[in-house]
Amino acid sequence: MTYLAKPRLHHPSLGCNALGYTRRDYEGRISTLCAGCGHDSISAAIVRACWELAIEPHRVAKLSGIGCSSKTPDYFLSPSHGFNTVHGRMPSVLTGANLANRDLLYLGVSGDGDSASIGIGQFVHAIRRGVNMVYIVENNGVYGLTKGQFSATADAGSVSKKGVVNRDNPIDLVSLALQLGATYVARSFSGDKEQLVPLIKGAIAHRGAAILDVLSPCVTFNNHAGSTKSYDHVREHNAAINRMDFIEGREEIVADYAPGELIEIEQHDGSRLRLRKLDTAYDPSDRIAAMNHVHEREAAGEIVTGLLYIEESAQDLHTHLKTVTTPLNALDTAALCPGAAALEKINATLR
Ligand SMILES: Cc1ncc(C[n+]2csc(CCOP(=O)(O)OP(=O)(O)O)c2C)c(N)n1
Ligand code: SF4
Ligand SMILES: [Mg+2]
Repeated sequence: MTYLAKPRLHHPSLGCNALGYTRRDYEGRISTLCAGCGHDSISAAIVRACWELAIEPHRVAKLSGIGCSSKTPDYFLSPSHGFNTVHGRMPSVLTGANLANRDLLYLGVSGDGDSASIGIGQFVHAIRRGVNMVYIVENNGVYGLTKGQFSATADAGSVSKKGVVNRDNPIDLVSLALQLGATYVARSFSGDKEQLVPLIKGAIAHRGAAILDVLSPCVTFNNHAGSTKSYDHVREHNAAINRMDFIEGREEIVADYAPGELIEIEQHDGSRLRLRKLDTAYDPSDRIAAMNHVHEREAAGEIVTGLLYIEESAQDLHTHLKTVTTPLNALDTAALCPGAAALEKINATLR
């Protein structure tokens, strides 16, 4: 987390949304992530989506685990409720908060390590329960915060900055989410805001478990051997007066491509992503077809992006559990503690 607050001033010409707020009102503190990190682009997309939808910031609860991605809630929606949980445990804290107060918008932000490695158990159960949430995985295939180990979404055959080849098969989070019954499933790329912002808005409007897998390049782990700007080179040629890491600033990778189109994106380390945007004729209402489509494109070496599946009339966990509609903090003592006779009645039904 950073302690660097942004100045409250904003340019007088900044537009206002329906609530009279500018985009500045939806921002957070100054990011401490590496320059060019895809996660910062996702934060900007969240700011834009919430501003355009005129979401009241104090009606949002943003929750995360641990990782560079999980630090990002500090960099957007300052006036919102925030909870930085233990690594991989965001979904259960979010589920509990949601059960206690259904009136907030629950925004879970996580990493591929946080969700697909240590937190995979929590990830799958929050989805299969249909918790009403927007769950964004900022997916870079590595544990960025702990210096670039492979995560469970890293492709088999990919090479780490140390030259280690990953032999394990990857977990595809959208396939998993589809199989587990998520009612809004999408994939996007951090550098494609024209696609990402509407997907976030759609997820916010959706009632049920909305999962967004957002490919988000980690720019730091691209320092190849021979580079005069690599960590090793800088350390070897540095007469250290204190121990520091040098993180070279990189340009944000952006992508602008049409529905149905395939583009190849070269990342900072030279690796290539082949993104295929869903065609406008694609029908996102068929779960089985969505699963097949993801696998077909994957077999062709492509990563399909866009809204893969939506169940418009989805029901959430509150419907399944028949919970009270009033948030627990708004119930009076008589409702919260109805007394021994009520307890006896419940116990009688269980005997
Ligand atoms: C219980 C626990 N185990 C391990 C760690 C160390 N750790 C911190 S962040 C992290 C991985 C983060 O990876 P990811 O979620 O992909 O986030 P990124 O930094 O790539 O955005 C690990 C293993 C921890 N903080 N807590
Ligand atoms: S280490 Fe990677 S994931 Fe973390 S802030 Fe830097 S670029 Fe982003
Ligand atoms: Mg990661």
